[in-house]
Amino acid sequence: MTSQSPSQTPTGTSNGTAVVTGASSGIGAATARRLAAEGFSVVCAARRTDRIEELAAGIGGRAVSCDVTDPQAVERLVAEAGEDVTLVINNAGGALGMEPVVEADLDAWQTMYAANVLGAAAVTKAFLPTLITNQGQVIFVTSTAADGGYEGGAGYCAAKAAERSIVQSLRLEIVDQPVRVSEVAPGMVHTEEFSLTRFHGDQERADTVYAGVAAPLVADDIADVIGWIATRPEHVNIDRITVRPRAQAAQHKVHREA
Ligand code: 8X3
Repeated sequence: MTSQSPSQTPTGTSNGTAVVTGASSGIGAATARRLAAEGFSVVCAARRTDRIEELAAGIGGRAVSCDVTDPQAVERLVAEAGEDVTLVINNAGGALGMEPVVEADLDAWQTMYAANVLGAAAVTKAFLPTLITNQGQVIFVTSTAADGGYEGGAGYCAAKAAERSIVQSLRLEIVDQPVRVSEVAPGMVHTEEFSLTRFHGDQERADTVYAGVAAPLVADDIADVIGWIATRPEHVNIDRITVRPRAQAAQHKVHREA
């Protein structure tokens, strides 16, 4: 995909401010870098301050320490991001565990719901007035897990399906407002932390997720799609893009080389 000149750029020199949650690693960090390259002034938001400070310094952006499940932290993020926000990327979240329903770790489910659903809702709600004023855009990073359940995935699939519901309702609710609402649903993306976090630091188990897959997606592949969505002309709303590696034809259909 090649990016075109963004229509929301009156001067052609700046796209305004983009806020990226979960920017400390993986898709979030890659997206922050990509948006900086697209001319956005990027606010890198995440809990791990040292990581986002380093990232922000490298891309001429700003770091704001923020746990999206903490309402006061979200308030601070809005205040520090300022009035020029034209783009919000709801990326914070992730998976915890892969146990069957009969063994469900409901605390982990609650944590997933808090970050993926309530966090995205809180950030969106808080930035919406600014996005309306600035004719902005909000992009949610969900997952192919939102498409349907898979064994051991109920807690994560439920959270991502709920996050997708926010996208759908919001787009209907604000159709009369100048704000675009998009969703990117990644399939298998090999990042340093997604599966490691899911399996509570068990690197061996995390590695089995990608075993034999010649070329899983990497974070930059998703950042590329987000950068493209973010730079469409203002009348173009990309509703949802599903992105998988070629070797993954469906959630359960993954080609693995011996
Ligand atoms: C990542 C996709 O397959 O782990 O969001 O649910 S999967």
